[in-house]
Order: sequence, then structure tokens, then C-alpha cells
Amino acid sequence: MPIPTTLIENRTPVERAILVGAPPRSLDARTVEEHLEELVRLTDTAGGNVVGVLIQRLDAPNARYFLGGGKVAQLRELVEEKEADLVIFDEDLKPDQAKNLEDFLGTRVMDRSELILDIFASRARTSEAKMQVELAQLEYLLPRLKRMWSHLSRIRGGIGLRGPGETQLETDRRLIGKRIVDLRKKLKGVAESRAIQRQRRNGAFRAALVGYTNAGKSSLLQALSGADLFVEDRLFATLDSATRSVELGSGHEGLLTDTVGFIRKLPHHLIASFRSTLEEAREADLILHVIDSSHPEWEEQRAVVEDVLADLELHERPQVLVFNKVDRLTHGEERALRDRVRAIENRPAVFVSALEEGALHELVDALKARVRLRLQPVHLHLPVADGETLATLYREGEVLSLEERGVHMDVTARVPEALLGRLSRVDGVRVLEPS
Ligand SMILES: Nc1nc2c(ncn2[C@@H]2O[C@H](COP(=O)(O)OP(=O)(O)OP(=O)(O)O)[C@@H](O)[C@H]2O)c(=O)[nH]1
Ligand SMILES: [Mg+2]
Repeated sequence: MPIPTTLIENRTPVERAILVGAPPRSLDARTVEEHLEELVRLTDTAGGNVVGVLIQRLDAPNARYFLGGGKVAQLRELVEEKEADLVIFDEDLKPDQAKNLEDFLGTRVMDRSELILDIFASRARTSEAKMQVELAQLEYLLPRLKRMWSHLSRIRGGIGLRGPGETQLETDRRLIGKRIVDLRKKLKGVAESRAIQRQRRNGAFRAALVGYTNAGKSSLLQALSGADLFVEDRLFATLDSATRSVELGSGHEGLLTDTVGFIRKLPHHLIASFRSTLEEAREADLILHVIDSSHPEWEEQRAVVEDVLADLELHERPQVLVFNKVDRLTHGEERALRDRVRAIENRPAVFVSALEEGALHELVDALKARVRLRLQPVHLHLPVADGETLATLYREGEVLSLEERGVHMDVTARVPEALLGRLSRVDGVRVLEPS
């Protein structure tokens, strides 16, 4: 007899969440809506179900409840009416505010940072990503220990059961502090071995894809390299950097690295712990800043990414703006976008689609041009009979001129540095200094 699975299934119930936004009065209505839309997507990514939304225009948050008195009462009614078990604020809450709100509303309360941390925690796959997220979580947790303990006591559900006393809190604080030190040490070790790995790859041209979450970084790497990567129409699909080799045609090759996406109000603990993953971007010859050009708020997203890059001191690295998803635009919209970008940007920009056949050429050309910049100009003498060396020059470098002089050929070419070394060891080949 088949086992009636429905009876023994033990799925965690989907949490019913109410979202709260408290934007300043100066923010236009469309942006407010986009921000909440993003919070809905984050909640969805975390596995929650949005059952209500509350907005209060607020220039100065209330010290006790963040929201004003009338609004908090309204929020409590909404929580009861919708039988919500979670309230998520788009704004950062102080530990005390969160605690007061929880006491008043009788439900769990979290802010955007906590939600993002939760998503990162559930998505981390490699041990490095897991350690990075744990570190960020513990640092976030430390000043909020008291509130977390009251969650636990509520879950235990005993009437009148208070949170554990200060002694317990102190022990926990010490344990957490120890774990933080431990994680930092381990992560430093990983960062060092990563640096050694990078050194081994030295010589090859390297570019790093950075950008807002969901802009299409992994899709672009997949389209360019043919590698199978995790792509999803959800936020923070990628938490680990992945490097793939990309064939750029006419013998040019490069290494491309995918990185974790950024988002508005990314918790600074996370940026700090993901620093070493983002080191990949620091050492790249070129940063490809990927932008979802079909997103109504792309300009804001671009600014967010720029702020994070500045935080990481990466903003002065050579950069190309990659406007992705142009397949979603009409011809008119694409033209308007190009005009707009030309008007506000002096960095190079390319317009591409990771999903449309043949719509990557602007990016490939830009990469090729950068690879070429790294080629060394040389002047060579080689025996006419040495077809093999000539073929290598054509394959790995760029032959600019070729003249036969009896049994020798005079060649000027641009070649990768590594090839230059190999050439000088070939019998009969003379490398004259850079032409
Ligand atoms: N129409 C269209 N969709 C795209 C394009 N590039 C990516 N997408 C879609 O956008 C979504 C996100 O793509 P990803 O490649 O996962 O984006 P990402 O930048 O790596 O995102 P994170 O890893 O979350 O930071 C997926 O559903 C892709 O199929 C494009 O050029 N055109
Ligand atoms: Mg990705």
C-alpha cells in the first residue's frame, strides 16, 4: 500500500510577511514602488509570502518604533487581519527599535539587511561563501543578541517565560566573539591560497563581471565561455566567483570572472566579508560593469554598484559598461538608451544581449581591443622554412607585416608576453627588441 505522503510531509510553512516602507517625502512615487517591488522579490527569494504592504512617508524615524504612533497601530491591525508572522522593514532598524516593534506587534520583525543575510545564508554553497556569510551574520547578530533570545523564548512558548539572564547572554557573546576571530583567521587562509592561484594564472588577460544582482553577469559568462553556470531569475543566484576561459576569436583568449551581485543597501558586514571573493575583481585588467538596461531603475542600480566599487576601492580600475538585455528594448528605446548613455558617460559602453544569438559582438570587440593592448610589439627574423613558428604567430598573436629576404623572413607582429619567451628559445629564430 502506498504511504500517504501528504500526511507525513513536514514542510516548513511559508511565512506570511508584511512589508513596510518608510521612504523620505522627497522620493518620487515610481521609485518608492520599485524599491518595494525589490523587497517583494527579496522576500520571495527567501521563501516568504507577501500578504500585505504598508507605506509611511517619513523624513525622521521615530526613536521607539521607527514609524509614527498612528502608523504602528495600523501595522498591528494589519498583522492581525492578515495573520502575518513576519514584518519586514525596507529601512535599517536599530536593535532597540526592532525589539520594541516585536513586543508591540507580537510577531517577528526584521529589516532588509537581515533578510539579505538570510538569503545569502541559504544560497551559500562553497565553504568559503558559507564562512563569509556566517561571519557577516554573527557580526550583525552581536548587538541584537537580546532580541534573538526573546525569539527563542517565544518559540518555546512558555507563559511568563523570560529570556535567559545576563549570564547566558555574556557567555554567548564570548562564544560568538571567539567564532568571529576563528572565521576571520580561516578566511584569511583562503584568501592567501586564492592569491597564489591568481599568481599562477598571471600573464593571461583577465576581466571581472560585476554588477547589480540579476543584471545577467552569469548569463554573459555562460554565453561567452559556453560553460554551464547557475542562472536564475531570482536575486543573488551567484555567491561564489567563478573563472572561465573565453575564446575571443583570431587567437585571442581571456579569463573572465563572475562575481556576487550587489544590491541597494547591501549590509556592510556582507561587503566586508565578501572582500576576498571580490579581490578577483581588483586584480583583473578590466572591470565589466553589467547593467540590466531593461530595468526602469537602471540608473539607480548603476549608482549603487558604483558606490560599492568605491567602497572596495575598485572604482578607478579600467571599466567598460555593459548594457545587457537590450533584446527587451524596442529599437526606439535602444536608440534612446544609447543617446542617454553617450550624454552622461565618458567611459566606454557596449550594448548586448546574453540570450539573443549574435548580440554579443560589441562586448567581444571591446575585450579583443583590450587584449590587443597587452600584446607586445616585436620584430622577428625567422627561417623561411619555419612554417610552424609562423603559424603560431598567426594563431596566438597578430602578424602586422611579413617580408621574405632570401632564406629568412622579416616579421613584425604583436604577441602575448608568454609567447615572446617561447619564441626566443626556437632554433633559428631571432627576436629583435620590440619593433
Ligand atoms: N531577456 C534577457 N534576459 C536575460 C539576459 N541576460 C540574463 N537574462 C535573465 O536575467 C536573469 C538573471 O540572470 P543571471 O545571469 O542569473 O544574473 P546575475 O547578474 O548573474 O545575477 P546574480 O547572480 O543574482 O547577481 C535570468 O533569468 C536570465 O535568464 C538578456 O540578455 N536578455
Ligand atoms: Mg549570477
